[in-house]
Amino acid sequence: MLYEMILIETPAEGVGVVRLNRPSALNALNSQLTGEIFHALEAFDADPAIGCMILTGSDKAFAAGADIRQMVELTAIDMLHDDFTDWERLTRIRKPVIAAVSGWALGGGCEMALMCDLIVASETAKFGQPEVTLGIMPGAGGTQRLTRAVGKAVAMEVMLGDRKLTAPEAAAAGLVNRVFPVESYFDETVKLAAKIAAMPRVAVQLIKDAINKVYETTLAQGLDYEKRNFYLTFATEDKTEGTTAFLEKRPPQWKHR
Ligand code: CO8
Repeated sequence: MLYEMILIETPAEGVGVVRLNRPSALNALNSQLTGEIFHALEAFDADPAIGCMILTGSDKAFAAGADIRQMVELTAIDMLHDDFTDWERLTRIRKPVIAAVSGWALGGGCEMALMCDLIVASETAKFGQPEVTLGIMPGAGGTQRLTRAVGKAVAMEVMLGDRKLTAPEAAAAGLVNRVFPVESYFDETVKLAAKIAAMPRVAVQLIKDAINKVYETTLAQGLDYEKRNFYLTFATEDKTEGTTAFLEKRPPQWKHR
């Protein structure tokens, strides 16, 4: 697939970057852009050389939301049939995805960051769900994922009152992992991604899978699910290597199987 609205980068071993590149519209997410994002992430997911992905935009905007110019023409029936609404593809990526967010992360942009596994922000990042100001509401997980991330009180204010969360506020509320100056947030994200990519990948994938199950299960079901993934790690060559290397006091050589 020839990409027109994203850039692909591999800045460190095992790290794949998908960079939104539609500066004229602050990376507003139209069907073409979202299609390219999901296609590129799925390609990295299938690439054995990649262990962790970064989804990012520009210093000015991660993404200012779904494309209002495209939405103005869409009917409810278009939304029902169109690929435009299949954003859950991002949550089906098996390897970890880190959102590196600077500037605006609004509406669908904020929701896309929320679908990632970790969020690293620059000090200029602003998170918001301003859909109500357009007469609509979040439709890609905002009411559910933002509420789980920051709690009901803050979520209500963000979604009903168009409150924008600054990076420090988002970090304090539990939405963001780490905040760095705008000059260094991307490099810091690459370092974090490289560290994760260097871990044994079967275990990484099973951990991500089990953590995300927390939203869909009771505690008992979740514990049962965790145990099955845990047992599965005992079927890997990396389990033998990791435990043996520890006892032999040497660094492990992962095979990722
Ligand atoms: N859609 C389309 N174009 C946009 C968008 C957008 N979301 N945001 C910015 N742009 C365009 C502007 O129209 C402008 O283009 P032009 O120069 O041709 O007029 C250009 O980007 C620059 O924008 P501004 O001049 O407005 O820049 P400012 O720095 O003055 O303001 C803001 C920046 C505050 C980010 C402002 O642009 C803004 O408020 N944007 C809209 C934010 C918004 O409302 N986002 C929510 C959209 S709705 C949504 O995301 C629903 C998601 C549901 C997904 C469901 C899928 C299943």
